Amino acid sequence: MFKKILIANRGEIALRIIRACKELGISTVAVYSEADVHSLHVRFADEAVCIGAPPSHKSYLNIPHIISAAEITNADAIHPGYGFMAENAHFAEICRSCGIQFIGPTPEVITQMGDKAVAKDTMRDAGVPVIPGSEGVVANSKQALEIAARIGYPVIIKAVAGGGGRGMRVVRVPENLPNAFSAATTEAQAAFSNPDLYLEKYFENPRHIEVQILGDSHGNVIALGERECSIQRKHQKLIEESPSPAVSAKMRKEMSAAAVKGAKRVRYNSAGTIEFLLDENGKFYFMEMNTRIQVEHPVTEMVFALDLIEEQIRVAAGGRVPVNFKYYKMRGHAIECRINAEDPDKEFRPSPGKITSLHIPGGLGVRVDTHAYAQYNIPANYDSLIAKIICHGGNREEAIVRMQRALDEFIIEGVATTIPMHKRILAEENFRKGQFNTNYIGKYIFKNNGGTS
Ligand code: MV4
Repeated sequence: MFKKILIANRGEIALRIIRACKELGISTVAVYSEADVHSLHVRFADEAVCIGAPPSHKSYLNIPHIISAAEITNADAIHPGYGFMAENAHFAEICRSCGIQFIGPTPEVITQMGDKAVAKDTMRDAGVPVIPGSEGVVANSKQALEIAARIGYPVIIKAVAGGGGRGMRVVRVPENLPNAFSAATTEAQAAFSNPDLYLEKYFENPRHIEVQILGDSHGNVIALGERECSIQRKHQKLIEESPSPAVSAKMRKEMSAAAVKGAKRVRYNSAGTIEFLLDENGKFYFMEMNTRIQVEHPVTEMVFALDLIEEQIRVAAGGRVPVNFKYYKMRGHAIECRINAEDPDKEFRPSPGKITSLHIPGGLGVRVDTHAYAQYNIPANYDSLIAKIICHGGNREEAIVRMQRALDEFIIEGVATTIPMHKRILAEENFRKGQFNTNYIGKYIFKNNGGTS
């Protein structure tokens, strides 16, 4: 096992990783920017190294600074958390060449799954159902027209280097395809320094369902059920839950088998997520793979009563996935609400600044992952996630009611938060019935164009 892990991240996930390390008896090194001097990850780690100025590219995205911090503290592994370095193959490669274990998959697998067209081709080859569309990159708009004619309209153009909703264009009639194709090419080049595009059948009202997987370096891969992530706005997830109200035991078995088959094909040896779209006919299709631990991993932890970060660290050190996994069962239901320092009444404008008073909910079945404390100053330089409330209950209704009472207990003064929005969603009847898809927020909560933009 590792002796010392450097955590190349900040905020709640840095704390989450420090907690797992403490329980495993591993020493921790925090890195922090000048904006995070007074943050809890600095306080709770055994050592801390300042790695630069507040802007991310000068600190949390600065590879030489992070590697230097690992070298001077003699860390034998780096945990990237999510965001920042988590899916940076170049960073993983540098860790390898410095003899530091990157806690995540190999640089080769990050690269392979980071190209969304290669990822789809790989999964199709492995026998995983994928969203109908192009094989590989689409060369030009003439080829795009041919493929679209074959799969039928509407279609969606996506950037191979995109993912998570960036650089997508829906095309409903062939007349619009050539212009959309050239605009998407220009955009992809500007955003990702890679103009390559691929094409898919566009599903109007899909649910976003993802399967958590865990692989080790001995060729074992397990699936830990699914998470329903359809409640999102502008490609930012707001609420996640497990199990999904749309997934039957039979579908879970099929999705899990598909996810394991796909992960085994690439010899996946860490924690990861296989994202599926579920269409209105109840068919699921591979969309993307995320090669990191995700923000919403706690809902899976709560229904499986297992520590995913600990398991991720164990497999990175050469350990195996739990050998008795077949005896694990999903128990009850877990829901997560992401609390952001944003004003839902002002277009979700970030609301940084000082938290003047804070009361964190608790009690049976309530978990709060946060780096916030009273008098904490939320910097404007980073993501506005300030807390995740995860509620577990015997069934979905119990978990929802528990979340409502936890939200009522949560007092955050000094900054605007998304708590009022969560209260509205949890009280809304379609949400209560589990009847929703990725257009839900735009349709029932903010009544705009459908929540897709
Ligand atoms: C789609 C789609 C419909 N059809 N692909 C958005 C995030 C990115 N990972 C892919 N996304 C979508 N891809 C096809 N072929 C609809 C979306 C989509 C979406 C997906 C998951 C969660 C929320 C979403 C919101 C709008 C659009």
